Amino acid sequence: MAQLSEEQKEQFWRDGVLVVEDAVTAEELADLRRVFAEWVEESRAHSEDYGETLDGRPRFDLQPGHSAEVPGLRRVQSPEEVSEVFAHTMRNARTVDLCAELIGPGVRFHHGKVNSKLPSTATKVKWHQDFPFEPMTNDDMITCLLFIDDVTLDNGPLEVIPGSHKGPLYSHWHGGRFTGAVADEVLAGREGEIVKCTGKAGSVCLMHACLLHGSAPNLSNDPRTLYIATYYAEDAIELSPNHLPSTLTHELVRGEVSGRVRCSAYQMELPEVPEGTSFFAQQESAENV
Ligand SMILES: O=C(O)CCC(=O)C(=O)O
Repeated sequence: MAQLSEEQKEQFWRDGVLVVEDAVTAEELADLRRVFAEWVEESRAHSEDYGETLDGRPRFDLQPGHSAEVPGLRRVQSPEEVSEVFAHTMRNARTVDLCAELIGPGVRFHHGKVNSKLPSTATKVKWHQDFPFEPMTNDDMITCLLFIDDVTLDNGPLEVIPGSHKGPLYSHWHGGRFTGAVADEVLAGREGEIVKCTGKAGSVCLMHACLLHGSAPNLSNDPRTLYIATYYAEDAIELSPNHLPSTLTHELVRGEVSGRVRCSAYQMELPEVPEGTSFFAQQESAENV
């Protein structure tokens, strides 16, 4: 059964972004919310980033200022490795069928994470494109941002520049470091083009990996938590070390193995894997350049 109308597909390829409601079932959503709430409770007992991912970096990333009273759990890396609920969603949610209609039939998993902006925290995401973090032989790659909470204009929604996925791919290097953010000049004069992606919990924002995006701090008393899973066309091959490797990386989630590789023409600088817990620290380092 077709998941997306022709109009929705056209919108995705034209704008590089499409919000679709009911991307998970009510039960899947309730499970995701429950597991994340447990992680927030657990974070109250920690004063530093903790846990460990496949490449030895911490799994649970705390916003500076985090405390037992005001938890600032801003990122859980590769949640699918430590939660059956997240692994189930990564493999089975309707989101994956939507991706298969856009870039399939064969689709593989690239990486996953939870990004949360809890109330009274300063968590923000500087403007960037995802593809310069994760070069592949072709750019049929979609970042799926699943809304675990309602996303409103006040709680730090994803902000995008529609159409920016058509190019150029901007430098994310500044002062000799990969900062994971584009230069301020890239946004200069484009404020009028910015669109905020809002929607009710259970919706997914499908975003082309080359789209310019960022997000501001949460100014409300409600959390804004996203489960972000990135998928790519089965006939793409990774060209640099995965910045968030997990035991599930490259798993085929839809379709068959084709035994083929497809290349698109582009050029850009290679990225650097973050030395700190996640790209939040990488982006913050840009403030010191
Ligand atoms: O959390 C957000 O608002 C955006 C997330 C994002 O762009 C990322 O993690 O790469």
